[in-house]
Amino acid sequence: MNGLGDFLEWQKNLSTKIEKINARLLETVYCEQEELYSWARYTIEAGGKRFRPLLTILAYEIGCDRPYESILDLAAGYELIHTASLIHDDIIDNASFRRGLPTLNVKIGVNNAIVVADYLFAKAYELGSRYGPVVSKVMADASTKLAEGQILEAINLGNLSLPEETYLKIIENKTARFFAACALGATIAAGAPENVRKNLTDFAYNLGMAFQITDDILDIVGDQKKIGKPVLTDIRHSAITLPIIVALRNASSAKRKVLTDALRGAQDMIEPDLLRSVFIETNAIDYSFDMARKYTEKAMESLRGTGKSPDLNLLMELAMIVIERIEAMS
Ligand code: GRG
Repeated sequence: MNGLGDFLEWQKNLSTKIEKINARLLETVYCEQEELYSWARYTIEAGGKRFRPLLTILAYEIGCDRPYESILDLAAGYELIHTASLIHDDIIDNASFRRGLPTLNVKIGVNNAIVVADYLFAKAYELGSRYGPVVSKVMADASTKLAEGQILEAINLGNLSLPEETYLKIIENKTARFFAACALGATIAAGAPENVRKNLTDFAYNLGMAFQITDDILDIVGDQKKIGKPVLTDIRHSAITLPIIVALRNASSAKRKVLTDALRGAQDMIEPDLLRSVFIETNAIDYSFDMARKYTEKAMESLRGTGKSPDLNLLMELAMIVIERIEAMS
């Protein structure tokens, strides 16, 4: 296993599905207003891993025998909400790069970027509504939690005594519940039995927790070229993530000062390697990695009793890849 290679291999196995997701996304955002269409297309064609729609499709296939084409609208809907929330996030953070390309706020300005994200939200809910009120509510609740997570994070920016539980609440709302909603919406649409719904939803939730923790680790030790966005952005924005909480807790007073100065805005005057050394020496990376691994194990555990199928194997592989990407991308 070598992480990045495994991920590319995993994606290759799913390339037909990814192509269909991309086609559905483009069809969905088509409109007569040329600029709106081209800007929406820009964000979609910028790519992304398509984890959420793939999770939706695999959960659906595990939940019923019908062809996955019938869940493509829901899969695309989730990806559109995710993309719209990233546009808003980039506006909030004044970010310049995403998915290896200039962000929409840089390319077309903040005002237009807000409207493109609103447009994607509207299209997403229309797609979700095709599956009836129960699935629509699952989708809407996931967006509500996204907003809650974002605000909980925002009001705690620079809070050097942020408890680990609050961090976990933030990432639960920002990421894990959204992953869980993909699986829940898909298995409800599939008419899957209750135990399958629960197992897949638990799997997705735990995978989401592991995914966000690894994202926060990669923000510190990741290679900018490999992850397609700048690193050390959490420190730059004073966002307190798990590795930062642990480093603050364990650092000597001299090293703590390096980190607190950086969190208070002096980051550009501090050597990135010195900053990274604080995380390594305090075991903050190892601690966070262990936590991510525990969530991955819980995710795998959740799938026990769901039977055996090629799609289940793909989900198991995905869980492993989430953890292995740290090695591959740093
Ligand atoms: C949804 C109502 C509503 C408001 C939006 C701005 C905001 C509120 C939420 C943003 C939450 C946020 C930034 C979550 C980050 C989740 C995350 C792990 C993003 C990166 O996901 P990847 O790595 O991205 O799957 P790609 O580019 O591969 O799709």
